[in-house]
Amino acid sequence: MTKFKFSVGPWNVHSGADSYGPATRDEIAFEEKIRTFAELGFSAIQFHDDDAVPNINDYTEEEIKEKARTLKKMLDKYGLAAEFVAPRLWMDGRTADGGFMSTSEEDREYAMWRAYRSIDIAKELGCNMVVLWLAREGTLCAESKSPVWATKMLIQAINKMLEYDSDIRICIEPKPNEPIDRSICGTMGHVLAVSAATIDPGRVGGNLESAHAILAGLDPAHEIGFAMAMGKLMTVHLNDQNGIKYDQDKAFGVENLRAAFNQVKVLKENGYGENGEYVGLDVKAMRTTRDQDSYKHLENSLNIFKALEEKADRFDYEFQKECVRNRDFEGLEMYVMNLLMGLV
Ligand code: GLO
Ligand code: MG
Repeated sequence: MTKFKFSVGPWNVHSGADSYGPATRDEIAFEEKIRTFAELGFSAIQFHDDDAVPNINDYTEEEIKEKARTLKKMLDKYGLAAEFVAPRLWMDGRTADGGFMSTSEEDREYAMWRAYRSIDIAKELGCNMVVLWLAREGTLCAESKSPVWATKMLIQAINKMLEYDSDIRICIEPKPNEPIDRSICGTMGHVLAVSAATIDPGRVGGNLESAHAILAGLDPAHEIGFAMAMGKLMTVHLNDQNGIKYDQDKAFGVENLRAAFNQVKVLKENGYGENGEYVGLDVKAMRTTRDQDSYKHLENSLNIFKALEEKADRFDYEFQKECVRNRDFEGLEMYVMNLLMGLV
């Protein structure tokens, strides 16, 4: 059985600032984060384009590639791989109304420039995956753009990326809302439909984030299962979320242990990782967390994942079959609860 490999992005360790208040912790230097991630046992790093090349707008295409090569040397030094590069379109003034489906043609061109640069950086870092978290792709004012047109613009943008590089894989990270009100590609089902409409569906898949599925009122393990059944789960962003409210990115499993167990179980049962996929985390420390505990939410997530892996290994499939035969789902449910409570 494949041993799971874990990945993390530098934004998982941050200073605690939110929309309502300033930072509560000191910024940690980029290389120190990378070194600590390696020490914690991560095998790969997830990047935004401007994590990899800060101030990306200020450089030429060649300069961007050169900077990516320098970063690759740093990753090699710590024995880390790059998992993916994601264009951080939502932070630029030119994407106030979205990127690929902005109502401004000039802004759409800028979004494509960032997507192409993300592909260039990914190639220099030795990976072939671009993640699209479509933060501002949708509407704040429902009548401001047609959802038909917007969906077609997204497909067109992905086609351009597929044409730009014959090896690149595009991995959409669906989210139903936040910061946008109505998103265009809100669930794994949307991702698969968009994938099927592109010029090369084999290279377009999804990144299931637990919290995003919960925000859509869906079960993360089922979303993972759906994508895996279609051979489309390129990566995951495991975390947790307390119900349908603001995006929390809590440590994996801390809100709903049973739902977390089922995510681990579905990944394990279906050979996740056999094609090199990483178990990615996308977690944030609470704002109250002190400097010295800046990595605790990551350690907790890894520990919870590993403990649940052990539970999944011990899962009694014979007993499960017997319960199913007798339609004793009450018995099966209690068995799962006992397993998670450490009573069996
Ligand atoms: C926010 C997303 C975000 C992405 C990241 C990579 O809700 O989860 O953290 O995963 O920007 O694209
Ligand atoms: Mg995410």
